[in-house]
Amino acid sequence: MAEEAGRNARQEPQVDVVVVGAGFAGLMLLHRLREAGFSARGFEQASDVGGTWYWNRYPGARCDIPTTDYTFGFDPELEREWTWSEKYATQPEILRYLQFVADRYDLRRDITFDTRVDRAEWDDAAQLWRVHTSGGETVTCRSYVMATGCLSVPKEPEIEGAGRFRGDVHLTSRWPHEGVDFTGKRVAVIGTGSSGIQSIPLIAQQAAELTVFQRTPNFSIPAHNGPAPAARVDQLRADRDAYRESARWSRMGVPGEATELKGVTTPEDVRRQRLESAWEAGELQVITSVFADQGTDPASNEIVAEFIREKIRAVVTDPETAEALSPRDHYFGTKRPCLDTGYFATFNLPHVRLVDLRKTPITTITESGIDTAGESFEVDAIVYATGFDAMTGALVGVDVAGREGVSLQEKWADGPSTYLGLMTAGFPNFFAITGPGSPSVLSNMAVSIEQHVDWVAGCLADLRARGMTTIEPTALAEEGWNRHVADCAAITLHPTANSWYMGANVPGKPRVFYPYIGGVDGYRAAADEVRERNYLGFRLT
Ligand code: FAD
Ligand code: N01
Repeated sequence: MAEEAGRNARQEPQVDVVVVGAGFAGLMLLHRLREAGFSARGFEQASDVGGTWYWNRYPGARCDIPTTDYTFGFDPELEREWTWSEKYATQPEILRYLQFVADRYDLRRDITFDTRVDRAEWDDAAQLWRVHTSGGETVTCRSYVMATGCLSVPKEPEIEGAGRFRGDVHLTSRWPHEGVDFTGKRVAVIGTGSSGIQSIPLIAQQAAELTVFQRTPNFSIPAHNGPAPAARVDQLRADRDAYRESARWSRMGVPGEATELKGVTTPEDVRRQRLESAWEAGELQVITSVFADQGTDPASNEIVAEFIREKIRAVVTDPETAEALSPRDHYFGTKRPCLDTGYFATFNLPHVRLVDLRKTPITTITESGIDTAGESFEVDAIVYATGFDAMTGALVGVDVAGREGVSLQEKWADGPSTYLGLMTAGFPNFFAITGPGSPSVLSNMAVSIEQHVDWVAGCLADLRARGMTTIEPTALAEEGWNRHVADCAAITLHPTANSWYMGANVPGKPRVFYPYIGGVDGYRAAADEVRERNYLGFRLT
């Protein structure tokens, strides 16, 4: 009876699906939905497509997964029409690629730009979502997908006095479109993660003085940028489909050889040879898999870590600076390692200086510079390369209310809870692309995004074919997946680090391991099996 009444109250939405975000994920999803015959509207707070590659225009911004792999693989025609110019493409080139994709599939006509989704609530009687935008519009849809990115919400600087500075202030993740000319300027960069490490060598080329404020030194290896790696290009040319398929079933979303060698028991000469060739390869996928146990055994990890420190000492001429740049407070790989072009050598330049905030923390930012416990620095510009509220920032940044008005913020107050990183109980027909609990940021995101998009589009088509209206995980399945995500992390060294993977970079953020570390291959197998077994762990109505 109740079900009958419910069915009668069901309303037709304005569109089948609302997609928030127009980066890699939102663009491909809009395309897939259209192909499957669904109506969809996209909303994007930026003025154009691109996501990460729209916002992060700082000098030196590039991908760190080779372009042979950091690219859409779902359409062979698309691949034939686009050629990347380098192993690691620049931000402008990747942005042009995503604009090309939007044009190629005529996607912009479904996207409303300069418009933020602020709020969304599930109407249980009508069986639909009401999505509210900053433009004052309310759109109803049966399914609501947040393709809002894992690294799209800049973290607050949280430094005393940050608002007082009278000079120029720039965030790497919100860089001005017209660029910034630092010629003749005294510049401070705060932060030495990937964004800092990519931008510092180029800022140093312009600035009169550059002071780098480092809280945690990071592991970085040379990118050896240039033409795309011949071995990968040859494999792709020989059999594109096989190459893409092997990426889908690899650990990181990049084809590569797995090793069974363990660090400690490998003879010294073999160790050295493997490390040197990983150094030469300049690929994250290679340096993170020199030894099978480097992510789990501290002794094995130390072999890789010390090899990188040795390389830093060989480049940086001042021993004190070299030591300050050498990571010792976290295991290699437990904070995202970086690829660089001339980063460590930059500190040999006479106008570049490193300030070790572990020894002399920032006490305050003043009107004219930065005060540390040891010294005052007068600067003309401050660059914040201080990172993101990763993985959950964009999701809980929207006021999303599920069944009985429960908000996502409330439900996730102690950390995110998902089934497969895709959905969360109490929020029917609400999907996240590369959500917490999925491989996402631990992988080549292009491959992980394609997997999620195809799963979601396939799921919506399955529901339609069966005459079903809603899908939602059971609390039991979600609990099981959360435990599995935590268990997989617990056998690695990852939880020991103060990383953004652990939420440690944002004060007050729950400390859990946010992504799924079981691998792109293991994850895909699980997601496929759930679908094949009639959406095991989901309730369909
Ligand atoms: P995004 O590209 O982040 O797009 C999400 C979009 O959603 C944004 O445009 C945002 O404005 C919009 N949005 C968010 N919330 C709202 C809202 N409420 N309303 C409206 N719009 C909203 N990954 C790799 O695999 N390899 C790399 O080499 C690599 N390099 C990177 C370099 C940088 C500098 C950064 C920051 C990240 C990098 N990443 C890399 C990760 C990168 O984020 C992903 O590869 C990928 O671009 C993510 O695409 P996406 O569509 O999921 O999210
Ligand atoms: O951010 P981060 P990011 N006072 O969080 C420091 C991807 N990406 O933008 O480590 C002083 O890594 C902070 O110090 P600590 C990639 O996945 C890829 O650089 O917290 N310092 C750290 O040094 C990457 O991992 C590329 O102690 C403060 C830095 O700021 C992710 O995006 C390029 C501070 C932040 O580093 C994020 O990278 C760029 C404070 N209050 C990004 N707060 C590629 O190469 C923070 N810091 C493809």
